[in-house]
Amino acid sequence: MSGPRLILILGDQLSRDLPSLVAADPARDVVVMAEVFEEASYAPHHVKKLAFVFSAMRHFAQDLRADGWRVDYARLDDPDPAPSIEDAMTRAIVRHSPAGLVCTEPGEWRLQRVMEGWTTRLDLPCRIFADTRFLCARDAFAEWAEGRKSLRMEYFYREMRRAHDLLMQDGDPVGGAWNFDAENRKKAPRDAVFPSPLKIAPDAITEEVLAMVEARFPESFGVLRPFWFAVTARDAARAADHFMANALPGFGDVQDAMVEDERFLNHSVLGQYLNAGLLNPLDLCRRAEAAYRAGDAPLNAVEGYVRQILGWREFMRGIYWREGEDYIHRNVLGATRALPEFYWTGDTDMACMKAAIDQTRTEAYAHHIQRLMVTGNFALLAGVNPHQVHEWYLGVYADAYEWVEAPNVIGMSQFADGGIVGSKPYAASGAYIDRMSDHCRGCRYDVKKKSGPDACPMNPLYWDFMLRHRDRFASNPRVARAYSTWDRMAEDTRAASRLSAGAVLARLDAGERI
Ligand code: FAD
Ligand code: DLZ
Repeated sequence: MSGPRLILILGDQLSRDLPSLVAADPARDVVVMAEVFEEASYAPHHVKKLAFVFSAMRHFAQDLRADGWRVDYARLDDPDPAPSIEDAMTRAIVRHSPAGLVCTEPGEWRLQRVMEGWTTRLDLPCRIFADTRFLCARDAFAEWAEGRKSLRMEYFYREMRRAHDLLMQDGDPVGGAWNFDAENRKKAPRDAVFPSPLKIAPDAITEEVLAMVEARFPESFGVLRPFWFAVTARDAARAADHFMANALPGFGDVQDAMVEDERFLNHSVLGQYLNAGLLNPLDLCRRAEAAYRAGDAPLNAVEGYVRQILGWREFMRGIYWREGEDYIHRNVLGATRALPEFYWTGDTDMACMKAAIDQTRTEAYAHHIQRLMVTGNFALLAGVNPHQVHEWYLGVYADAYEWVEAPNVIGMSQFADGGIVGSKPYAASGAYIDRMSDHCRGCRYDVKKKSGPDACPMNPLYWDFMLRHRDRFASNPRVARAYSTWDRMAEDTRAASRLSAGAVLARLDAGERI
């Protein structure tokens, strides 16, 4: 065999243990990396996400070269940049006359189909490795799921704990229970002090990327500066050390809490590094377990953290690949409303929505409960088209890639998959937000009011949602009680609620401020 093999590395495959890289020979092969407009524009990416991906790619290429690899790197600001990954590979084939192509499976059906095309269309051997950075292979998940009436994360998670011997003691879960979630639903105390994630100052490469993003994506969503994400595995590891030492011990207690002006609480803010390949999921789980065993973090925090990564993250990926390409278009609730403009501007009087959207604009980050129970909940209640909701989430968060975003949005948040991810819709009135946050105190709306112009819009919209879908949910034991509550309400209370819901939706449709 003559000629090098081309080793494609995508912007979210920046790991030294990437199977295609492990299988490559630095003395012979050429690594291909390309900044391309198609990847930068298939979703309305936040400018911080664009800068993070491009800078991390450039740093990764620089480190590979320093270690003796040949890297064919195409920049977006080259004179004639390749428009797509497909095109970048075609050009690299012309340049290098390779003996073959080597890839690692991507994180989206869209690119999966492109790679599969290479295996059949090109007159070259093309190998696609399974992505071993995940802890459950796609076919292992499909095998686990096969024949089950419903797929529940909790049972998957238990098997993953056993398979990876995480938080286990003589075959049983440490602490005598698999799940300590019940301890992780507290409101944050008023005087709580939260650690900040580790912030890294941009170096010269990042500064160059920031200038490029400013010049080429002037209309894109989000605030670019200050930019503080880590862009190398080294700095991401420092951010992980910082999390383990400062935030992990309190991670559990306030996992579901929201606090005005506190953007990160005790969350790790490591998702963008994990999903780009700068951190390894098993390593993070083992480090968290070590903190528990050393007495540095309590079990409810460590189990909660491990469950998110070993359980939810792997489960979501399994669902994405098992459900197929049409998953992102599912809409079992038939929701058709356009995504309100204020998702882009934060121009709303609802304090919880404003806080979540404003920090999404500035940080390309919101934590799980903000995504699920604030912006996700409002879209669900208002009947927003789930594909539009999906496109928003895929763009605005630095950690967003379709394999993980789509099951969270289409499945968990919008119930558009009909209950594959979750057994009930995550629909809530303002009472939930009041219970878990301090947003309602300063809100222009009154969370205690059920109807009328001053009522929290989530209140009438909640009942409107439940009634629109009564046929579907009335027999679901996890939500049926809500219908008895509605039926017991006085007739005039119900009528006022319906009237208010209609008024809120009419204002939404007219583009008026809510
Ligand atoms: P932490 O709260 O510190 O949690 C630790 C880690 O657990 C995260 O970094 C992440 O890797 C993992 N994790 C936690 N919850 C989930 C989950 N539900 N699914 C998968 N992994 C999870 N996560 C993404 O990585 N990318 C997305 O695009 C994304 N979109 C979401 C959209 C919606 C509507 C919802 C409800 C959730 C979404 N999530 C997504 C899951 C979760 O909200 C984020 O992983 C988390 O907020 C990232 O912040 P963190 O790193 O501080 O996480
Ligand atoms: C997210 C992203 C962006 C913005 N740009 C690039 C790029 O220019 N080149 C590249 O190889 N990857 C990029 N990525 C990551 C891809 O979009 C990601 O690999 C796919 O969405 C599959 O997860």
